[in-house]
Amino acid sequence: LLAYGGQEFEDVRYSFEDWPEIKAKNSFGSLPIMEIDGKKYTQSFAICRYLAKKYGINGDNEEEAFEIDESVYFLNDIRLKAAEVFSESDEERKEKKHEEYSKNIYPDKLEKLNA
Ligand SMILES: N[C@@H](CCC(=O)N[C@@H](CS)C(=O)NCC(=O)O)C(=O)O
Repeated sequence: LLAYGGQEFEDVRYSFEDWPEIKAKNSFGSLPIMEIDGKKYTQSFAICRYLAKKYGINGDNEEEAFEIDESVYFLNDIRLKAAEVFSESDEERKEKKHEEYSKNIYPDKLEKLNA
């Protein structure tokens, strides 16, 4: 969204080693963090909504903004399934979930999103 808005920005990535120190200084203790003029903001959806508004891509009226939010939250439902697979520590269960979601969840949901 920053690139779309033509805004120059610095993309800072933290290593797992550096993260605990950064986390302790961060109000909500999570990434992403967006810093503007020394002030830090978190929560990806809040950040995206703010930038979308700022760059004029948050719909032309409240109803369009609502429809955009619908798609965003629906996409997040799909993302959460993938995150569940990503964070599964048992390799066998991970593989099973990946297979099941790839067959029974992602295609159907992505088709709905696309429509
Ligand atoms: N609702 C938050 C969730 C943020 C979140 O869980 N971020 C993860 C990285 S994707 C995180 O900071 N994990 C490290 C931790 O909690 O220590 C958002 O959308 O920004």
